[in-house]
Amino acid sequence: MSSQNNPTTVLESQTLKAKLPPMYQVVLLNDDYTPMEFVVIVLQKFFGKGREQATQIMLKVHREGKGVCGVYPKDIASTKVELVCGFAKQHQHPLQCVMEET
Ligand code: TYC
Repeated sequence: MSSQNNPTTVLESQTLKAKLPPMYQVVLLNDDYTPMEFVVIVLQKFFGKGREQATQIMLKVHREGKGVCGVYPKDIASTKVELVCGFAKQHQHPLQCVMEET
């Protein structure tokens, strides 16, 4: 009998395997209209960034077209996307925020 068929081995390997949840990047996309200052505020308010780091991320998005704000489990990433899109809409800015599986 192989060791995997031994019930004790099977139970142990299942019990000890702590599976990490799939993670998702929350990504901001560039556009021509959203003010830079608004994007910096979004990064501070929803992603807990300090002013300096928020400014760096905003400039990366502005220059390269997109940038990662953070990496989270699926439900948290999805909530952040909804909150950011809602906040941008309230303020009538076209800022887009999406999630991508890592
Ligand atoms: N490109 C915008 C501007 O020049 C600034 C901007 C940065 C917009 C990042 C969106 O995700 C964004 N005002």
